[in-house]
Amino acid sequence: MSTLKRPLREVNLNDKYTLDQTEAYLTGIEALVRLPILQHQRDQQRGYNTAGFISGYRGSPLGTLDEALWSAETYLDKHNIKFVPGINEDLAATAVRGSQEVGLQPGAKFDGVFGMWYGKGPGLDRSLDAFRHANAAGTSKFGGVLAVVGDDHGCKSSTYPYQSEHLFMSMSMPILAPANVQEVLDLGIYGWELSRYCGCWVGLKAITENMDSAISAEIDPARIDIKLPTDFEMPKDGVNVRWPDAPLAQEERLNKYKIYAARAFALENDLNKIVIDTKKPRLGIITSGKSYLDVLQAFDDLGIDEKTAAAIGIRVYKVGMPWPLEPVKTHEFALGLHEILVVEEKRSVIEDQLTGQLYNWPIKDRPRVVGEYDENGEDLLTNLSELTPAMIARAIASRIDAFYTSEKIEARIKFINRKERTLKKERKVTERKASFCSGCPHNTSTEVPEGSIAGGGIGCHYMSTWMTNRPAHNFTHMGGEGVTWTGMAPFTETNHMFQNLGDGTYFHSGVLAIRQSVSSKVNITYKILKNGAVAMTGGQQVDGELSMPRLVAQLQGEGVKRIDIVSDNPKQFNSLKSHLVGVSHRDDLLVVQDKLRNTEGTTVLIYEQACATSRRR
Ligand SMILES: Cc1ncc(C[n+]2csc(CCOP(=O)(O)OP(=O)(O)O)c2C)c(N)n1
Ligand code: SF4
Repeated sequence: MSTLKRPLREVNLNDKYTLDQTEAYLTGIEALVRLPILQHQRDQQRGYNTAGFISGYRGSPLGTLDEALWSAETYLDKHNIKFVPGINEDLAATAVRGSQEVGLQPGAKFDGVFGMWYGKGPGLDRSLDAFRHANAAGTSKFGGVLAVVGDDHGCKSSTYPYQSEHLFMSMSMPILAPANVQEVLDLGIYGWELSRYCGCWVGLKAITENMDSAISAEIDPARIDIKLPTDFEMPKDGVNVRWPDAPLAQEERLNKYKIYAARAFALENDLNKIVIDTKKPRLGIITSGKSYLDVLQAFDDLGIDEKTAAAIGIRVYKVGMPWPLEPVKTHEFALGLHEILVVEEKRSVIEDQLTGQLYNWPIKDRPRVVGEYDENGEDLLTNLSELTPAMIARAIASRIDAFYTSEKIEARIKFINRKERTLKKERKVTERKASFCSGCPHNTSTEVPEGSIAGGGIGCHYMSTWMTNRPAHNFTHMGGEGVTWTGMAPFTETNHMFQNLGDGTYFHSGVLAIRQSVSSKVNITYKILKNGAVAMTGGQQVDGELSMPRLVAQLQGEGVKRIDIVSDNPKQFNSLKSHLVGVSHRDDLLVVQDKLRNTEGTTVLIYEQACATSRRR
């Protein structure tokens, strides 16, 4: 048995935030914590006195980012990085915008502040106004903004499958698509540098596969060598944020310079690159992000290694910045190809830009483009849900079939088809829907008296919408709870409805929904499910104080007609009792609800019981 000559290096769980110039084992979420530290280290090495600012709102696949940032506070502090969670996404975006404006007023302590916004797809949806204005105003020269958005293509943990690219495009924001955890770090750094250079906010796509996986990543701050374009002509007054600033000047700066500056930066820094080349180009494959890894897996499944790919005429182009698609490198990729297969998930981003760029090529040189559909308009790579390596392998095999095949590929395709057929065969499936944890307050709180229905909403109580013994009706986006009733009530014989509303959602935006209902004078009873946690995303506290006295006072201020508190321990709230505020034991839940449904106007039931899982934690 050999003996260990050298003592093992001391290891620590926080190595990922403290080690330099080496590798560290980290998840995608942890990479997002390390990323601003890296940026600060890079700035220090260049003699810039910068700070960082992070704000956003939780939601999968970024549900645990805030916890990770809180637990790394000591390390972030050392690098002048401040994390202030938003109470919702659009206010978080507005705060991040502020980080770019520090230098516009006297008293700035730093050369610049680099900002990071994070949020789930629907959080981006609700924040477009904030984003559009912030992006048009621009970033500071030593700041820059990275907007990390959680995309859930397969709708595994969302109320709608989400893809962020088209929103970023609508705001003229460049988008970066990392393929793995290392690229979260690398493209993150490129993102901030790009943002400083071109003056835009830069989107960074985060998906579960990247956020929840872990690798030993290289964390040397000097790993990325940024090259600024030398031949791009900037406007005389540059592209960065300024004040005063007129809207039409912003539009011109954005759409005549900033986007083109982003393309020039992408070209200079090889954000898009040919990763497999061939001397006899036939089929080109253009892909980005996770789909790039799926393409490699598909090659592997087909038994095509890099050498074989080159030998049979395949060229692969990996796009790190899917929008705006940089045309010079794309031209180089397309040159000489007979056909290009675009492999991207969901609605087209690259394919539309590619066909636009190729349109004016002479017909004889112009490669055919297939992707979502083939040349006959038949489905090739669906734009629904997610792509799998098997789907991509079949598409690749069908495209190379015209000029190359081998026994190996045929055998592999037969195998893949057999496997898919078996998977599609009818099987006895026992479906088990997710349900409340044992001891969950929503088990009781979502019950309603006979004859009534309750609107569903965002949070763990959403699960009541698929329970047969709960008459929970539909749902809205986070913060819209109960407002559909404003549009229904005038047109139905039904006189009243209940609406479930988590306390996290109330704090995020739901209070405005209550204000709308009060203003609409509808008969509705909000059931605020006060479980003391934003439970579905990991049991965080709301981002501020939401004590019972404060909640009651706030609701009274909103003008609700009556409030009833229901609790296991009602005595603790006796001091809040008044002719408009009742306090009852939860055994009386149905009686209290019966009273409220017969009270005209907007009323509130506050159901107080802690999230069982948070208590167990
Ligand atoms: C705009 C938006 N941001 C974030 C999310 C992610 N999200 C889903 S459930 C949830 C927590 C809701 O918490 P709460 O209202 O307290 O309900 P609970 O889970 O505690 O029952 C969040 C933040 C979302 N769906 N929409
Ligand atoms: S996490 Fe908490 S609120 Fe959500 S289902 Fe479990 S016990 Fe209920």
